[in-house]
Amino acid sequence: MEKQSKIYVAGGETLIGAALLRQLQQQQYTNLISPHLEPPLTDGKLVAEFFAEHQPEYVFLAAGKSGGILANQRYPAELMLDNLLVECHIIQSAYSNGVKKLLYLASSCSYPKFAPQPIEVKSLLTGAIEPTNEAYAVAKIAGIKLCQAYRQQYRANFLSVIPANVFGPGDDFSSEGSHVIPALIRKMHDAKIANAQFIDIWGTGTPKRDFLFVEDLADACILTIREFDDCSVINIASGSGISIQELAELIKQVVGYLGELRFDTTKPDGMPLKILDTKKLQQMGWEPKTSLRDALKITFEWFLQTK
Ligand code: GFB
Repeated sequence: MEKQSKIYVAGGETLIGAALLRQLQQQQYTNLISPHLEPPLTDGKLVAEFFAEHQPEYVFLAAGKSGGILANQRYPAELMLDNLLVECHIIQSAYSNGVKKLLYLASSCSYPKFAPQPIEVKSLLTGAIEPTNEAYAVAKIAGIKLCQAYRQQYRANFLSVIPANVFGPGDDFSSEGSHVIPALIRKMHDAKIANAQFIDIWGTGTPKRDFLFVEDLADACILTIREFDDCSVINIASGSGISIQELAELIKQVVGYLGELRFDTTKPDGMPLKILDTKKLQQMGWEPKTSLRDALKITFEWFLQTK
């Protein structure tokens, strides 16, 4: 991928898509298709016309609705259908328009609930999926498999990355549907303002997650599309885990909330452990640049400026 290559980030206004556009611009990739030109990606005809008109050479597929554990329980059909339609339309149009390389963003919930940790790509489809996000996970697995099928049948240079739990500027802080980091930042900020004595953390606090700052994910995706060719799926993560309780304590310090953290065990924990193996990425000489504490501070600052 050259600096003047024509690049399309599908879902350029999503958390990951916006970070990809920022990083591409910072790394002097100048020929980027504006996200404002993007049609509704659930309409296959409009997607086909868009690709025929703009002829991108490289595609990052970051589009597709996503959400936290509660959103997945409430809107499984919406999340599954949107991701299936978007994946099929983009991947088919990328192939029929001769895109040189496509990088598809899958999700770590695609792995089995009790996969050996840290989770390796070979664990895909070896066990039952976490029930709270099964519909969405199957849709994301379908995207991985569709890329592999195009690679096998048509020699298409399509690959998938499986990111850890991503957070950062541009995250969804607004609703019950958000992921844990924006949700806890908003809860503790609101509690601090209201001088509330405690806030509720969902679940037991014991699950562990591998959190990745979205700017670091974007940087790794650009490296991967440029230099990664030896297999079709790669994890992008920090490779280390933190419990939800430890995370909440860290967010408490960053936000400056002084109240009590209570655990609402009527809410689900989801996967007990979700820490990804990063050997392949380390072999490429990549590791995240931003510490979790610094990333949380940057994210909280962004929240304060934009809420
Ligand atoms: O971020 P989260 O919703 O995603 O939840 P998952 C992570 C952990 O944080 C769970 C706990 O154990 C939650 O119970 N948690 C504690 C909270 N307090 C809160 C809160 O206020 N809000 C939220 N959201 N969680 C998602 C999948 O699973 O992982 C998605 O549902 C996606 O499809 C994403 O794949 C990467 O890591 O549990």
